[in-house]
Amino acid sequence: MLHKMTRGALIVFEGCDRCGKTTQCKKLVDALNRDGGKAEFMRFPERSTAIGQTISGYLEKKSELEDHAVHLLFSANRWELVPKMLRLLNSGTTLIVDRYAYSGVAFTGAKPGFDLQWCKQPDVGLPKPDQVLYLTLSPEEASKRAAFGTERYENTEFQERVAKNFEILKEHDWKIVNAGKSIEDLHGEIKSIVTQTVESSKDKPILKLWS
Ligand code: 2DT
Repeated sequence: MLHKMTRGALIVFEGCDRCGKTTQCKKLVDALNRDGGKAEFMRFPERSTAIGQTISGYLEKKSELEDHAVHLLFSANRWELVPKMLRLLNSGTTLIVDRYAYSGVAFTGAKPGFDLQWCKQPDVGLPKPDQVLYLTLSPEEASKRAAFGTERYENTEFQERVAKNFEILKEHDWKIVNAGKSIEDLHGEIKSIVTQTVESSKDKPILKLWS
């Protein structure tokens, strides 16, 4: 019997700085591939493209950009990767994505004079994640971790405003995961959630974000 090709799932990790998103994404990709699935890691901003290099210079404070303009560049950086994302998803590869449009809205929305509705518009219609995992960390746990780096936005006051925006953007089907535990325990919890999503997304269409 011929098997119908099933698609991969689009899994997005969001959450505060230093909560271990990147570590967990990479461990998850390894685990899914080891289990015989197909999975790939992606992250936003994707700094390797021309747009991504402009964004990277801005984050490293090597250049200044007007706030609306850089917001649109972050969005354009996602749109330029959409053809690749759809190709991979439709060929059965699950994508584990470190930050997505929610970071775009939460970070720009933390700047003075921006409303979240305006911030969402350029990302309307992107592929909608099948699952968002939102990693949280109490201020006590966060203070035990390494200090902030030197990139733009890496300070407590700004991060608190970002966290408030994530609370507003949060949808009923997000999985909220407390990241204040060991890497292995957190991984186990995440893997079990994602394994279920991969299974349940197989025959569903890819929807569009915020539309
Ligand atoms: P990391 O590479 O450490 O994740 O930092 N950001 C990210 C935005 O302001 N807008 C966006 O659309 C995205 C995806 C979050 C990247 C920094 O860039 C911020 C932290």
